[in-house]
Amino acid sequence: MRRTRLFLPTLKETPAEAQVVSHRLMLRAGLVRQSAAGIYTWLPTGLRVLRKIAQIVREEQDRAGAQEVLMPTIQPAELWRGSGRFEDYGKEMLRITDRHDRELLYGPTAEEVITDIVANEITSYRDLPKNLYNIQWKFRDEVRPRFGVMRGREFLMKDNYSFDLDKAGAVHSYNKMFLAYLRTYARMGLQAIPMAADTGPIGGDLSHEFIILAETGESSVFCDKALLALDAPGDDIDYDVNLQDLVDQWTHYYAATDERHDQANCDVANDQLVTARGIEVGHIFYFGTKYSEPLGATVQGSGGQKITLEMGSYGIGVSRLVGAIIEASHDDNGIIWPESVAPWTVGLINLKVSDADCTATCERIYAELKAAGVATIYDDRDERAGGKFADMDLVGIPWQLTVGPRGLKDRKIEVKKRAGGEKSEVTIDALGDWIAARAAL
Ligand code: P5A
Repeated sequence: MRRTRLFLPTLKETPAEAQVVSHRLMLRAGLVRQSAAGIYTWLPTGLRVLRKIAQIVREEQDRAGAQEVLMPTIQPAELWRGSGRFEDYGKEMLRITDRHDRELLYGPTAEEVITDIVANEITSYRDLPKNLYNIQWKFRDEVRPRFGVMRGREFLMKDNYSFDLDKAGAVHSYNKMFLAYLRTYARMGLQAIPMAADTGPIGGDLSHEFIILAETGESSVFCDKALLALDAPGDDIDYDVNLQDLVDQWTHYYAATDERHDQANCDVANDQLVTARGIEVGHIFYFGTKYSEPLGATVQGSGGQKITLEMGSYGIGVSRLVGAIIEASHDDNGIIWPESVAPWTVGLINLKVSDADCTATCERIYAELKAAGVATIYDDRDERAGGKFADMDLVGIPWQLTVGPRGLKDRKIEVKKRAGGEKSEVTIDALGDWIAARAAL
């Protein structure tokens, strides 16, 4: 995309309303604009990041055997009366009345909707297990929306729901998601730590929050240092085998949010205990028959008996992750996107638009990058070099190519890596290989 055409309203000044660095940088780098408290418009650059995150989430869900659906944002109150949650959910639920005086709500989560579908469509044990997910906007009328998209009122969530015949099956589904989550966050350059957690309005007795450590996190967390050294499962993971041993590698170490933390029962040595703040980027639950029982999600077993389905639900804060990744990866100059979620991989800077050689060279490189499928911002504006460099750093483009008259005399262009700031030179003749390496990512 040419910078002269791109809608990318960057700000030099720090917006006064933003309290945390990710919110400040999301506004300054032109990713989002607030529309009402806790409700945002995603501008082109922000939307590209949001979609890349959603795509990683999708790929790992598919790999773990979940199937994508798309549920509505607006749900009937009746379903929530069926589960008993319509009154329980309280003021966080945005209630809506239509022209016929029917009660609706903007979904804060979708256990009821999906359980109702399964109750109506699945009748035999042969059709199980099933795991269905969607990536859809949710609304929670939070008392204190804050920190930009990190605690929004409208936010994008990946939520999925597993349906099994018995508890052993449900725990296997839970374990699959546990490991799929670790892989998902690792692909975004994040180290998420699973922590025993309370279940709140979702319910159940087995639950983990996935937390990344960050000073501005809203939760206080306590965990064994050993957890920080564990690696997420690799590409060779087989979700069809018993996964308990793999999950136990993580759950065997102490890790708890402050709601669960009990200093008296925590036997981790002081110098081994990490006490930090964290951002909750996911939360998984096993709650047995809490929804299937009242909503009638049952099937006929092999002997004709009635089986009430065992369920779990699993959430990832997709829009929150945009802020969380920035919290984990930035410097004084701006965002440092991991390549896997960067809006553009390469930023091409034309230092002197009025110089025929510079512009012809940039056009050629831009065309080559496009042909190789490397997402590029080409800064073709007739502006000062300093401003162009500052913008590329602010927006966090992983690789920056600078073409100027001085370098071109020796047929050289400058390459800068945003992470670490390391600079090198590439000759025009070797640039084809450099582009091919970016395309392979
Ligand atoms: C699990 C999926 C649930 O809602 N039902 C379906 C279960 N869990 S949860 O913990 O309440 O939410 C899942 C994740 O959504 C993100 N999240 C938010 N993101 C931005 N703004 C909010 N106000 C907000 N509330 C929840 C979190 O990442 C959470 O882990």
